[in-house]
Amino acid sequence: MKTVINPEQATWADLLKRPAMEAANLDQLVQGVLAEVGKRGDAAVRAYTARFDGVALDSFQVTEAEFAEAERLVDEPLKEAIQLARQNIESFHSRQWEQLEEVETMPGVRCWRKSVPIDKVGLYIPGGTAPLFSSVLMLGVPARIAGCGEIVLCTPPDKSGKVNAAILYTAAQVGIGKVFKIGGAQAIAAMAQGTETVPAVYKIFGPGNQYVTAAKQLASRRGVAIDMPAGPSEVLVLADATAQPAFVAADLLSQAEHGIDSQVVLVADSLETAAKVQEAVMAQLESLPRRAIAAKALANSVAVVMEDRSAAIRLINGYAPEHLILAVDDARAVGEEITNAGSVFLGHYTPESVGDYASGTNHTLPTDGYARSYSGVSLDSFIKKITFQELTPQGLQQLGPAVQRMAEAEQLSAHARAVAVRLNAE
Ligand code: HSO
Ligand code: ZN
Repeated sequence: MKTVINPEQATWADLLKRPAMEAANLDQLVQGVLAEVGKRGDAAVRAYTARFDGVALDSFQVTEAEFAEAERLVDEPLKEAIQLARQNIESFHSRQWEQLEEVETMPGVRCWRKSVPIDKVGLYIPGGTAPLFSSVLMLGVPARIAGCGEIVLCTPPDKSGKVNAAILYTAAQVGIGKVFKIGGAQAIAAMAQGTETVPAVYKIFGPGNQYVTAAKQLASRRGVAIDMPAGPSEVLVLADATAQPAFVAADLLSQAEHGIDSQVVLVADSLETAAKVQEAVMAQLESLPRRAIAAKALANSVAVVMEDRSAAIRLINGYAPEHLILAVDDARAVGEEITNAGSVFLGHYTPESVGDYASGTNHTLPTDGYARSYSGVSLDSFIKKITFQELTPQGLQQLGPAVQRMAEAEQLSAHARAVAVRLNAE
């Protein structure tokens, strides 16, 4: 981690640039996958699964027997932990329903907005070196609370054609019955367009590698909604002299271990704090099983010393971190100043890990600076809001003339007439 002291504002953007990793011909390759799956359905998915996952599958759908086996494989303490996380995520997300409110904008003119679940949603859960079954909770729980009619989940098979047991167990707990052993761009292509076995959905959620992300973006250009543009995970920790270096170091490493392209930023109020944290990072790194990954991520990362607190806050809001940990004495007060962040962790006893798994907030969050304009996944992500209006004859009498005048000024006479014929019918 390189250290920079009191950098000028003009240099901030460059200093905190996210690592860009674009494979050559990515869009072309993914476009090909979408087209093939669109044309040949399951046969194309089967061929891509053989090619990319190295396994020949006759059928993709996870069977009852496979769910039962997963249930046996997950140990009791982990099951209890998953239940606890589910309950907390459920309590937080079920409080996100908006009260239906009917507003009388003027006498006889009533308007309201009704929340309706998105009927068919698709969840993508990556496999790989660390299969994140926690994402099944983060996406599945709000989808269930919203009342989505069909919830489809795709996750890649391993070389023996199996899916991670904890992912299957969690899916079953949440009530997701349709799980398909399909990964990568072919999973997104299948859910976006439908195949003989995979139903087409209206919105696709979930993290993934650059192929998955590119496929989601292409699908979104064809009218399938996506949760948000996703990039590598990131954390920014603001630390003052009250921060425990070992706590902050563990937080930085917990992000760094996600992937070599993860970004980790430390903003410290003094060179002394920054040095102590970095020392603790080096000490803890050695004992991590994923130290090779974490070390690579740390190489892209930076420690910024900001002696001026208000400048530090401006830097944070400019960067718009996915996760922001405020390891400072007055965390609540600093939190009030935050305008751009995905999720904020206040004080010395709130590691990012609690939000990653079980506090109740969602861990599907905007990366890559999208926190400037996007929210993380919530109940809202699984809902659309339909507006209604109803006028009485008196309401139309009151409102009609203004509408007629505006329609005529826009030279849309049929619009004006739709009011006139009603007013004249009285
Ligand atoms: N920090 C990740 C979420 C996660 N962490 C899942 C552990 N498991 C992105 O927000
Ligand atoms: Zn994490």
